[in-house]
Amino acid sequence: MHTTETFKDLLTDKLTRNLGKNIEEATDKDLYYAIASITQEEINENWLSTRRRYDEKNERQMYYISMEFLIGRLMESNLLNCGLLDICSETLRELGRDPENVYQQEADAGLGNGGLGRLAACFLDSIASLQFAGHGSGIRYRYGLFEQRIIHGNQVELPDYWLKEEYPWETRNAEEALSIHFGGEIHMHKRVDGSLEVTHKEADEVHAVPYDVPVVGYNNQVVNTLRLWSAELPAETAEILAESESKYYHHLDHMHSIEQISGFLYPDDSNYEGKELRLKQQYFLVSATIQNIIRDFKRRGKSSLKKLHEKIAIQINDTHPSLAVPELMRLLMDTEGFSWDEAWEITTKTIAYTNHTTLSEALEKWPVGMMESLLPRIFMIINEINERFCLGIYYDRPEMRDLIPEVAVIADDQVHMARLAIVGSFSVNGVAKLHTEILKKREMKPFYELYPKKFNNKTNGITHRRWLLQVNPKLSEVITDAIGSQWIAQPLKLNGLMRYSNDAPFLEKISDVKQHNKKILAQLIKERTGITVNEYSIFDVQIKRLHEYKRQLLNIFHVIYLYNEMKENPKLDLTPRTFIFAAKAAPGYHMAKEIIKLIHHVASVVNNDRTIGDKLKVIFLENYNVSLAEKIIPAAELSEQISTAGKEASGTGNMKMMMNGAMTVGTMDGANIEIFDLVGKENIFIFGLNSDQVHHHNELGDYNANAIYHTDDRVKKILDQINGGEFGSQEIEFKDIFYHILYHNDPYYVLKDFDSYIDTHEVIERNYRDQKTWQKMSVANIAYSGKFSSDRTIHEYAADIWKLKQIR
Ligand code: 26W
Repeated sequence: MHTTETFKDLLTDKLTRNLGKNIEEATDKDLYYAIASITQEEINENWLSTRRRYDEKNERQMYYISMEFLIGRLMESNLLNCGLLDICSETLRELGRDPENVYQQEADAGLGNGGLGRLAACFLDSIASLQFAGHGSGIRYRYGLFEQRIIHGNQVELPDYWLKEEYPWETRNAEEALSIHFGGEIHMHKRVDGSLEVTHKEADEVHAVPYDVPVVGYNNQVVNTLRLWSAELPAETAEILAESESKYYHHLDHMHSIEQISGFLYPDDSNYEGKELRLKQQYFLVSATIQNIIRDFKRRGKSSLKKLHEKIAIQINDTHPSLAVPELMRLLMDTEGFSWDEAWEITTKTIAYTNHTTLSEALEKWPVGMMESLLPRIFMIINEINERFCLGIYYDRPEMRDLIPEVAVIADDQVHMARLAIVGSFSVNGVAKLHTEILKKREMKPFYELYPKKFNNKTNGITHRRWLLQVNPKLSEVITDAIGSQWIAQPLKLNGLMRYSNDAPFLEKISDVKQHNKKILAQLIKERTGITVNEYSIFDVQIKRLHEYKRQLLNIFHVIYLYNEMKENPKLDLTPRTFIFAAKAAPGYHMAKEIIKLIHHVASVVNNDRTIGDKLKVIFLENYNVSLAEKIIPAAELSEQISTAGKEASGTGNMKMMMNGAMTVGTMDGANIEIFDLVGKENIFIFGLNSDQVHHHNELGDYNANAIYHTDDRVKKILDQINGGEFGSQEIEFKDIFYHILYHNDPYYVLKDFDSYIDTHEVIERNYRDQKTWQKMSVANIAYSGKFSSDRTIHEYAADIWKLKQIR
């Protein structure tokens, strides 16, 4: 155990040896690297012993393949999990340094777009913390998700070169590089024994070099691995570089095109685009991962590959890594000599698939031509999978023959990746109850009929270690003072807080912590935007990617409505509110960018209106990422989860804010429903259409947005203001939004839900005025949030899908 004295000695030692500096001279960056190095040393010992332990016991292992791991900063969570966070922060403070400034030196690793990527990161934390043998496999993008700047209300994207300074948590393991092949020709040749020999000629070879990042379990000496693959020119090819000048330029070009494969993260999580480079990324990740798994399995030399599924489970995060199915088939057949049937049995017992969205525009489909020329052997295998699958239906399920075009893996000259993933895996899961039901009853109905047993639900979760313990130490302390520290290992124990829901001094403490966090956020807002917000106003927060279905538009319509009310009746007794937005739009998503612009223009009118004062403020914090979320969430009082019902698969921000004592205002969508089921109707604000109602309106086509525009004066006024340049100027108008709503019939039911949204906010306001009630509600939300720890989710995956046991 360290004291601040011994920790100081360690720091001094590091600084002298690595940099030749003493503590007084050290910059925040120097301190950051010194602390990272101390932590890494702590980690390394356990990393080695965890690996040895898995090998010796021939432990069953799970690999989580994901194109995205939105890990954010690791320093604090690594320190926390190593049991060093408090002592380290304390030491820095004793040295007169602000720990925050030191930890902030780390680049925020934005290797993901949003929910799906952050979920993968939370899962890794829970897997290690619960002592499961599970690892992540992803891509080491040199550029993460773009950095967002707002200029005159417009989003501008800047490249995120997060690796410009040394990243202390990664270790390059060049000796474990693997070769990946693209293009070329496939030659088949029958051997004397009748088996098929497959050779791949004239292919382009790419090296996949692993960079390993430790995944530290909480207080338990387990260290798993997140392996991130980097694309490089194979060394032999590099040698040819030097041969002649003409070849030099050719190869330099070639090298750049190879390095592009791990060059950047695609910033789009809304519209699937069939870009060849993206397909290359997917195959690159999948091939490296599967080869690595087989190599590791063989290295252990404990059983035959025929039993791969007994020792390995592979979870694919959405369809992005679904080429894992044909790639595992390829390796088992072409390299390991298994027959089709043997390989198919192994593959379909090893791979499991998670679906994260039902939005049709996000479904991946690759053109047959592209797949065939880039991945000729993989395409042959997919063809065979498709053939056998369709024939199987034709003969075994004659009543479903008509459905073949709807379920075929290859149809309309495209490879349908979700269908490939379903057919090739033993488990298909959705990420919240409603979402899984929609998959079964609607989106994947024929597949559910074919394979009812494959389908299961795994409601998402978040790591309470990062999202409560680390980001909200003050609240954590109040909780521990009341119910002891057992909730840290067993988050369900948070429900012990219900005993205090009538305890005035406790409620007082909860409210003091929130006030403290709001004050800190208000300072950050002041620093970043120059705007002073009322620290006692309601902090009403919507932070997530910008999407039409998430309906940031409905939120800003509420703001405009309140503004109009205030202008009409300046004496209106309104509880002051601060609306806080943060959101990135996909660079090519026009409507999303228009909505960001609208928020900014409304903000500038509202915030600069002296008659409004601090009753209403609209804040847009730019460059939403994990680090910014960590600052906003502890201060949130109202959590806006207002998607069109049926569209948000789960949501996880809803869970984070609930856990930090915010109340949800939301539709009956995604995990909101499960929050509602837990806290009860008196502790959540539900409004709007439910998913069946939305579905029926869609089916019947009986919704008429225009009618609402003409009957609801509030709505008409808002839309006319937007259209008439009231927010903005002559040049900046929001005609596109106006036309989209009225002439595309408001596809996300913003106008339809407007009335009930406004009413619900009035209820919220009344509730907020009764602070005692509000605090009780807040406590109930914290108390029931334990279910949304990703520890619960991971226990379910481990028991039902991965068949993993906790190692002792
Ligand atoms: C165009 C390529 C593409 C399409 C979809 C990239 C990424 C996606 C993801 C599926 C989008 C995503 O992040 N989905 C979110 O997953 C979260 C974790 O399960 C859920 O909580 C969110 O509701 C869901 O939108």
